[in-house]
Amino acid sequence: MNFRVFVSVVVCSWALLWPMQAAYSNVALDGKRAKSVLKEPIIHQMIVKLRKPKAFELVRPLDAERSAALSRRAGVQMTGFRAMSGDTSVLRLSVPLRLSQAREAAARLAADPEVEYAEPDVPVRSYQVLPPDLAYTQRHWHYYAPTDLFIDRALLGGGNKQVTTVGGANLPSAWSRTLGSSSIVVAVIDTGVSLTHPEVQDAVLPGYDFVSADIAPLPTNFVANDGNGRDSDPTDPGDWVTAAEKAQYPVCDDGRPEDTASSWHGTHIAATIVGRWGNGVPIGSSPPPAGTSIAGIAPQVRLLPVRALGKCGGVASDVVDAIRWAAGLPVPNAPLNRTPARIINLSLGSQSGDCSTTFRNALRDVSDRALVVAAAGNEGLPSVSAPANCPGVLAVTAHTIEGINADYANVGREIALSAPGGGAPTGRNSVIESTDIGYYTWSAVLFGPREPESFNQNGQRGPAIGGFTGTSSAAAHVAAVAALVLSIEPALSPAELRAVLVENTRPHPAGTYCAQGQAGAGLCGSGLLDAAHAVAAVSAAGRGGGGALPLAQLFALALLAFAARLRRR
Ligand SMILES: [Ca+2]
Ligand SMILES: [Ca+2]
Repeated sequence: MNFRVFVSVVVCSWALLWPMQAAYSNVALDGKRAKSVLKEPIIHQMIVKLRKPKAFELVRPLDAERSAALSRRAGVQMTGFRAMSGDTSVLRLSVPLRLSQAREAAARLAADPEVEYAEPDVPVRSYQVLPPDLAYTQRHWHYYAPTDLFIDRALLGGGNKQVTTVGGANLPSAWSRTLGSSSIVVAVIDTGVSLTHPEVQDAVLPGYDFVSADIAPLPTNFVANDGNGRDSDPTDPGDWVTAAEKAQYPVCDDGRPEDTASSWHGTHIAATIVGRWGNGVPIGSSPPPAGTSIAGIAPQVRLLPVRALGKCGGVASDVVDAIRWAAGLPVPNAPLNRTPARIINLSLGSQSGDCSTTFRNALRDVSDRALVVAAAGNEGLPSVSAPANCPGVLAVTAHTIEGINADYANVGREIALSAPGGGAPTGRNSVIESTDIGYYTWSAVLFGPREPESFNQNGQRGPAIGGFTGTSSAAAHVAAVAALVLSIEPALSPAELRAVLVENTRPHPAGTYCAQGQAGAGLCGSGLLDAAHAVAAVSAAGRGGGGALPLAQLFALALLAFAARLRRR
């Protein structure tokens, strides 16, 4: 349906019926009043209670005869729709009316001696458009509108920096339209997920663990770390690596000599997308802001957890099987996925150059089933990692709280857009430093290295909040906003969904690395992710036209460098 055509038809009918109702000049008494009039709801139904209804009229829609009589009285065409509680009936208007017009029609109806009362069936929605979770005000700058002010209290307390969140994903007004639909499934192909974490457990669908038992040159079950190869449990068992393991296996060497705690990377990514609102998970650390809990971007969509990475990464063959499975395609020796994803998040990649035929084929196979969102990589290079560098994949670079490309974020011609990833800006100083909350993007993790018996050296265990910087987080923001858009307009093809996101960004801030005339011009995609613009584009204007997307894909992926820097509290 083309909504613009629809609206003009309504306006025309209305002008013919009530030409005197067009002026609103007499109500603009103050800003609030004028605003409320401009947002006058459109009414599609009328609620009517008859004084002496016939018995069948209490249980069935009003019949044609009764509907016609009421329509004549109301001066608008209505059709019986259903019987409702309270001995009343709902009628459908053949032409939608503005609320003020519907009220006049209702008043004419109420003047009918056979009608006890009549009222427009007004649209109702929740007023809760901001997460009640404490992290929203204290940490989630990455969700803010670009004109909002974030007051940064610093990680160790003290500072009170005030920063305009130019880099925010602009979610608040998107949330007033949707928090997502439970019919939309987003796959997170990653290290697995803590399935019982309170931020994600209500959203989890049956997933799968595609990490193979034997990944050369590492010992059997070393990468898997759950004691077996592929299985139906996508739980993240932890991916901690000891100093000894780093010394023994070069592939595990992250350049740091000490033991590395588990990243809980997949949980962080998943909770950025589906993190529940208002569930009051305590942060548990010192200082402990009571009731602190993170919020996700699309808390009512569902999560398909697919594990393809473990200790020291993973291999392309496992990731490719996970991609096909997530989209609902068959994979040998795995059960068919009964809840295929419409969006697949790949916060992973490798600097292995061009895409292999293996990945090209897999992405081609899923191209009309799901939008694939991928992180550009965290090597700070002017080239995009695989698989994000493949045509058709929505490649995401990252920007800071100030909306400036992050110094670690890979860029290149293949980038579709930029999203919040935190960190330090490219080519300039920032008011935000690594000791500030606003340096990181915040989501759910666990204390300590292991799941489920996860606790750290301070005895803290269970759900925690962690700050990441990286294109991983940026990709998750894009996947989640894509889920909001798809919740409103589920008929969008993957290519159309991609176009909505890419065509509704905000410009890169003038004078910064990605802006016109600067070193990164043309390498950072169309602009900064903007959830409000994207959601409004499908809410108000209907879906744009869009042809088939040539998802010719490539790929190569060997070892996955989800090089997010983790900050644990
Ligand atoms: Ca396993
Ligand atoms: Ca929460």
